Amino acid sequence: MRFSTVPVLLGLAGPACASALARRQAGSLQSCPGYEASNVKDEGAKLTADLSLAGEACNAYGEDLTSLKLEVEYQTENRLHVKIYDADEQVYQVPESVFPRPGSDDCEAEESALAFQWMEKPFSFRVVRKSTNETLFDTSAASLVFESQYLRLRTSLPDAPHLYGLGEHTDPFQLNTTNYTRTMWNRDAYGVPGGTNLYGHHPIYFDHRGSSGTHGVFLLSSNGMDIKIDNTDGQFLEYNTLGGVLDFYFIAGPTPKDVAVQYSEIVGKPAMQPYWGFGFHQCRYGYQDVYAVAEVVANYSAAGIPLETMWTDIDYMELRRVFTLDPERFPLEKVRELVNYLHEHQQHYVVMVDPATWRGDYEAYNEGVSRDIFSKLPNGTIYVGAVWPGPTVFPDWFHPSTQGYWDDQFLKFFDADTGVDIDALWIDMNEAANFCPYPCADPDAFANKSGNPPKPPPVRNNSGRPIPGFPGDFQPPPTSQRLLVRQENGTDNWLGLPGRDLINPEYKIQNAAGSISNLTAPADILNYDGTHQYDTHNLYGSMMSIASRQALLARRPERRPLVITRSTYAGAGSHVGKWLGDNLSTWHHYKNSISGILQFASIFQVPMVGADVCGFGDNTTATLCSRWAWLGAFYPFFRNHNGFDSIAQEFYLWPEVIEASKNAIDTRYRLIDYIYTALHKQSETGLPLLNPLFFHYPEDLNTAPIDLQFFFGDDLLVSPVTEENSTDVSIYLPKDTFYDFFTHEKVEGAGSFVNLTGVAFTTMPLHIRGGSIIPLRAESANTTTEVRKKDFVLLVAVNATNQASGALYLDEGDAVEQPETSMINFSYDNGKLSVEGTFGYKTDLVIKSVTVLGANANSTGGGYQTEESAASKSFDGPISLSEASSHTL
Ligand code: MIG
Repeated sequence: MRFSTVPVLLGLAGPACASALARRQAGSLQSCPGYEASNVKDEGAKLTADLSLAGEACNAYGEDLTSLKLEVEYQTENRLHVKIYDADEQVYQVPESVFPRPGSDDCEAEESALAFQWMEKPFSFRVVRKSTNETLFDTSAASLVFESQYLRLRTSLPDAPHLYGLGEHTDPFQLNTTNYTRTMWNRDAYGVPGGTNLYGHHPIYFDHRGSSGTHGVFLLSSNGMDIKIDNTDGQFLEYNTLGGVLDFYFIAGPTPKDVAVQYSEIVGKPAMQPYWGFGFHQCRYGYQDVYAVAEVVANYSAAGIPLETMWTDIDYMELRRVFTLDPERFPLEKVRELVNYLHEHQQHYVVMVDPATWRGDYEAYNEGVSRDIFSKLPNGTIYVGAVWPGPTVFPDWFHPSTQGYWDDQFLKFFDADTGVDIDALWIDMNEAANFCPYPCADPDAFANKSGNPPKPPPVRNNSGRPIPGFPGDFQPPPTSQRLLVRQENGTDNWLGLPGRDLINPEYKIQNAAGSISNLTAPADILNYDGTHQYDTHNLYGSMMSIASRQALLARRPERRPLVITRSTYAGAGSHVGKWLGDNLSTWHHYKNSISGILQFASIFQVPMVGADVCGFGDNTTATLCSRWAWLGAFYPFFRNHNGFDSIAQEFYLWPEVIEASKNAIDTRYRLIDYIYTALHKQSETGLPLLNPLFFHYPEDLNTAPIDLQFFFGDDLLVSPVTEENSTDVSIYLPKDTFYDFFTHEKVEGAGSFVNLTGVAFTTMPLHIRGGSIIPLRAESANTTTEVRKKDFVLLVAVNATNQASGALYLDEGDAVEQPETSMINFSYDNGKLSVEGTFGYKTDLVIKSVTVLGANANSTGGGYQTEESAASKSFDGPISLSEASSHTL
């Protein structure tokens, strides 16, 4: 199949390459000569070649490298690795310690679903899907440019392609394909504006071509880049990076889910999370003191809304210094009392930790200095920026002593017996964010100008509001006396080529923060291992994530760590979960969050993901918060979080939101084992716990742009009302059988949009896909600990052939090691239900009843037709969860 041939591809060779101009002329990119392949060695599983500059250097944005190497490896039947790097191996490559490379099965070329084809001069390559002979990637679209501070590689694409990924962004889930630039440079991005670079770096895209298949392209790079997608010169996608090498993984699919699985083989399977992590979390920035936090806990309880976990933002710190407690507002003994109270009530506690450490005389700083772990400038001095506490320094995650330092800070500050006994962790500002604009010559002055948090009057004993359930001395003064803290938003090999201008690269990526050093740790910071922030900036948040996960394991080795981070790099999901940062309380952001959760869960393999429910910035409304409570109940990570200056938005503040959130949480909790099973599956196989519609219906191209609906797990179609204050929604139903989750009415999808009207704010359209069996808890409860004590029921939603299947994974819920697990597979076939699988998890719980939906019902077809009498029949168990069985229903 493979043909190495000049003639075949000659016709495709685009760029003129002959007359290179003098160096550094404007527009000299046009004259870049490309490369010529020689010394090609084709060994079947592997192909190597030398690439030499094919003409006079164009030096468009740096120096053209004259000698490169090409390495092509058929790693598995579905994965092709193509790497172009400098012959000297000086150019920066992502350290294996941060991103371990997948192994290779050394597949023979003949066994591969993909074929690599190349042209010698100018060198270009194509990746072809053999089964359809379709070209998936073709770099002859423009000459290859490989310079000291700029690389360009362009692939041509079919017209109007269906592309997904390339995050983090808040653009439509299906990417724009004209005049679109996706800049990747991790950034503190308040308001998460569309079209800009946000917190995370995930250079993977899925290219979905309907019935002819879906494939993925991952560029293993951490460098800043602009990816341009346009059709000005034929449809293309073009990488423009500030450095690094061209390290591509092509994954063949051919289904979207296959691509997801194959990507998980590269970046790692996601971490399993504790069961309780799926409970409802409440947070806000600006709970002034421990009393305010306690009061929220009490108010949730009084309103009868289940609250699993209470969070505290940087408010707990003394003057915003990490690893300290404000002695007046969050005195240790009161915080411990609060945490004990939560634990006694089967609830949990989480606080935030930032990387930026106050540069001043205190333990966390002094200890870091003595262990020498803070990031340094090339002259050897510790870099000082300005974040919340004023002048701050930043841990260098590359330093071999940093992990020990971090572990020790955690062990001490979060000591279960003497400190703040957290159950999970929230990490923020790890892009890294810096309020001090480059070059930040005087961080002290900047910090003073922007203002350290002024100290509000201390809160003293009680007078006034009792906090039900809390001890008598746990009473705050009345609200009127409590000043809020006002703050202003201040605003060897592979180490990298020497001699670069790290601060002012000639090629400017479209970083929304300006220069690549602005409002972050500057690009010339020399990491301990000899790399520079210029190359490693996009790894900072992921490295902090990994170190923080380890630190949680150091303090509680036997429990699964739940860490929620803001900044991520490819592969972060195998260590941590992620929230989508500073959205706004608007209908646009509410809708848009669906694209965000799908990107992370379904494309980037970071399944524990959610957006701030009811919105972070700006003020929410009761209707928005009601709708968002429902949508949030179908995020994997479900947390109400609010900004400092916004009106309060705890669910109990409006009667209609109380009702909406109770219903939503109730539904979520009854489904908690279903989604836990789906996470378990993703952590084992990479099959995503959320599915965009096209993952299930790849041949139906109507599904390609849909990002206002999604499948929660494999089988629950979530279709929120999306328009402001509306009770109508137009939803797409693929050609398949569905059942209304609440009424059990059968709905035959016709591959068209149908209008739902009169959808109250206290509910949300939810459909079960025919062919599925959904395990549910028979009833909900106030905490996940109580939910775990409830029996199950099964909903059997049959397909056109009167069959269905589903699964239930059971384990203890929180431990890293799970010696006893059950993986139970249910299948239903025309009246017969069988329960099979493994039954290692000991439980007395049973399946109390089984309801078969659609049994004997005639399907009506065409739009949203429902059966008048939703035909369903019930079977009253009990069915054991400890052994295989079969039943006639
Ligand atoms: O500069 O810790 O995205 O969730 O409440 C803002 C305060 C810092 C940004 C986070 C947000 C958090 C806030 N933080």
